[in-house]
Amino acid sequence: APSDPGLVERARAAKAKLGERVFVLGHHYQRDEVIEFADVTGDSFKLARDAAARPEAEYIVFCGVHFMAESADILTSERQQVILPDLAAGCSMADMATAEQVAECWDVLAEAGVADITVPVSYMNSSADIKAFTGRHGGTICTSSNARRALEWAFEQGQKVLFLPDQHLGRNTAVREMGFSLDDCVVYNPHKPGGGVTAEELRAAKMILWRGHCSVHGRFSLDSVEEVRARIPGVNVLVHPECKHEVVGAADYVGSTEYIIKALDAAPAGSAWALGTELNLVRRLAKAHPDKQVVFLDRTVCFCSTMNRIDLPHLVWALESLADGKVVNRIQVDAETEHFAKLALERMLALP
Ligand code: CIZ
Ligand code: SF4
Repeated sequence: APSDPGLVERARAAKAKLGERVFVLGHHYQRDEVIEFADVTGDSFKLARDAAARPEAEYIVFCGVHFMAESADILTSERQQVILPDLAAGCSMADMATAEQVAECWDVLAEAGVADITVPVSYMNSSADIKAFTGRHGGTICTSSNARRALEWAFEQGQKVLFLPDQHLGRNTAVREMGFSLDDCVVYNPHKPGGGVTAEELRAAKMILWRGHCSVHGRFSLDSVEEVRARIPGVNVLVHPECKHEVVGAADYVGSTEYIIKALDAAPAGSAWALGTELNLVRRLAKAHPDKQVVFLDRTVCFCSTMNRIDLPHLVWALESLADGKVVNRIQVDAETEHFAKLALERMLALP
């Protein structure tokens, strides 16, 4: 639906009043009505870096989800304040690994005698607490673009990896890109005593995968791939590595959000693409490439519901509050958590 013209006008006016003091970040999965006001778009890591490169902006309005705003707060300077227009915009994947659960897991690993030889690798899509845990225990953060390099680095530091919180990205990277077998992986389930794994299994495993997943990407199935291939002969199936192992195995191409955007830019006119990623992004790509057939991989609608919580009314409220000198919905990571989370992020930045 087209945006309310009154709200569009108010967003424009508030942004104009704030000028260079505000910088609006829009994640690729955001609604069009919000992306329209973004000074820059990107994935979570690019956006955090873009914010840090704008020290003159006092206010960073992060149109995305909570863990992304935390990462932006960690990477920006002390005087920059990060604002999340709706505090209920969380990430179901990030919420699947809490600090308490991960501390308990580390105890289980210690009891099995493997904590000393295990290196944590945490996906960007995790809370600041989990990033800090990772930093404290000698581990690194990764994105979906550098997961392989992060794992290779981690296996130089230790003999096993605890991969958090997305089991699919961990498994897909280890098995598809690094020659591990499915038997080298065990899944640690935080809702079962002892993670639902035996000490022997932990000792035998190379990859200990946290039992987390993305509620959007985890929904695509082998059926959706077969169905789209039958419907559109010659279609190129391109999916995000947060998809299940069998979906990734059946796809033609696998890559991060930035990879998907570039692949579509490079695709020849007349080609057909079925994309296994968030629907706001797929619809925007379909609109940007009218000379190509771009479809969503599944028959059912699949937005990220928490991303979609950030809408134009929330953005207007945040911008008008700031323009009135009132800071709302600030996301601030405490100093100690920030220190260790930054350590883990810096290890990622130093990856070869
Ligand atoms: O699935 C997501 O939420 C992604 C790919 C986030 C990001 O930008 O890192
Ligand atoms: Fe989290 Fe998935 Fe939504 Fe990304 S798309 S914010 S991983 S629930």
